[in-house]
Amino acid sequence: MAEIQKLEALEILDSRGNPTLAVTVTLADGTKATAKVPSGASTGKREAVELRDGDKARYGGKGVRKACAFVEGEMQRAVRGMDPCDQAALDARLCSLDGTPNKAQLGANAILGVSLGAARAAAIQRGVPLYAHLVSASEFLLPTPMLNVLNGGRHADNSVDFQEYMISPVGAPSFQDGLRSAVETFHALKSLLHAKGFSTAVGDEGGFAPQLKSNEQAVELILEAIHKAGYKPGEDIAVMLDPAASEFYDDGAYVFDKSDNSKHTPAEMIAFYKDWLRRYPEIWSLEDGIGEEDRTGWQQITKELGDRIQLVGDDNFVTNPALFREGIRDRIANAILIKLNQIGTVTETLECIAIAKENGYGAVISHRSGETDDTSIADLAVATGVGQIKTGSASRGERIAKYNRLLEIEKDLGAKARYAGATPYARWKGSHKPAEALVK
Ligand code: 2PG
Ligand code: MG
Repeated sequence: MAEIQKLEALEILDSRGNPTLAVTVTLADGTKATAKVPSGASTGKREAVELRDGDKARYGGKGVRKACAFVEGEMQRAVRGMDPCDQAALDARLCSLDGTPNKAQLGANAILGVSLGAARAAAIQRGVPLYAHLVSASEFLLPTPMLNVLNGGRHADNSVDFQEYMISPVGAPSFQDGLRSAVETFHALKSLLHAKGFSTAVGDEGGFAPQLKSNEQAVELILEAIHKAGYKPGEDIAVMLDPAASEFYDDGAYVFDKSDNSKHTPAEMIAFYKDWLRRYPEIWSLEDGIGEEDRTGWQQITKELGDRIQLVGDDNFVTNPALFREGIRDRIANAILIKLNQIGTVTETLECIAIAKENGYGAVISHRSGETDDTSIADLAVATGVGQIKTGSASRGERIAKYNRLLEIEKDLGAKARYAGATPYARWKGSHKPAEALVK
């Protein structure tokens, strides 16, 4: 295997027009590969540090020139001569060079560019696609996508408190068919919104961002759109939510500050979700329904709903193996959201996925709200066989790039391709159907 010879970093823009890094790794035989780093808006407090210049004269302080300089300086010197195939050794070297527990010295954005860039270069050199290079599962599984068709919270300037209302084609026979049914539903939702006089402008992740009367109206509209597109809600297409509750949790209370300003205690919030699940059994997955700082709330919701639907931890686990283990010990959630840039290396990301598998937790590979055309997460989802990906709605090029990559991989795999469909949710099957069972 040709060794790493050169690292180059370029300050590019993400989908929100904020600076981020593109890191190009060149191997001794001339092989070159580039990784582009995403960036979140509703970030968990304990995510690894995203290094920004802080120079207000450039991009309002958001420039990443320092991170680029670290890549081409210290980091290049530290990894030159290393084998790009030995991801664990490479990432360990980057972490020890950084020397802080949260990558505050060099920046998780700089480190991820190098870590992922090296993985991409190694795959090219080996002559295999990235998913085959990263493979850790015994069979390739095309993930069931979650498409965020209605955006609220910090991702849209509207009256909706919850950040993401997603549709997921759980009943389709293949990824291609599933994507089509979800996209048809997206278009049906667009005409429905238009007919009702709502805006069809989109938010950060490509979902519509209308001024709705209530959070509930978002679910109602989505269910109507699924019907309108000719599909059965809860059978062909399930609904998945990411309220991103850390964003509206303050001092012991959940405040719906974008809609009606109502205040909810943690117990009331859980009762709220229970009521929704009773009324909308089509909801199969709830991410960050509780804020990251509300540990007892998380334990309570897991106790009350963990055997009924998927409860995904994002802001609380931040793709950090140690925090994830702590959460498992405390019986929090039953699935984890996986975002490479929350932790900053491919190795630690794979470690979180392995921990999820060992402990019977689900895992959802995820984009960030600020993205680029980098498609590595599509490959990561197939390589690890976790069966779930959320990467935005059916609009905006940076979201579509990932779906198109998955279509390519499915074609590549041919007869070997299997679609996850409803399997990641199989253990809750039955609890979705008789809604009355949820009433205590
Ligand atoms: C989330 C993500 C991605 P952000 O909360 O799950 O949808 O949003 O990247 O803004 O943290
Ligand atoms: Mg989230």
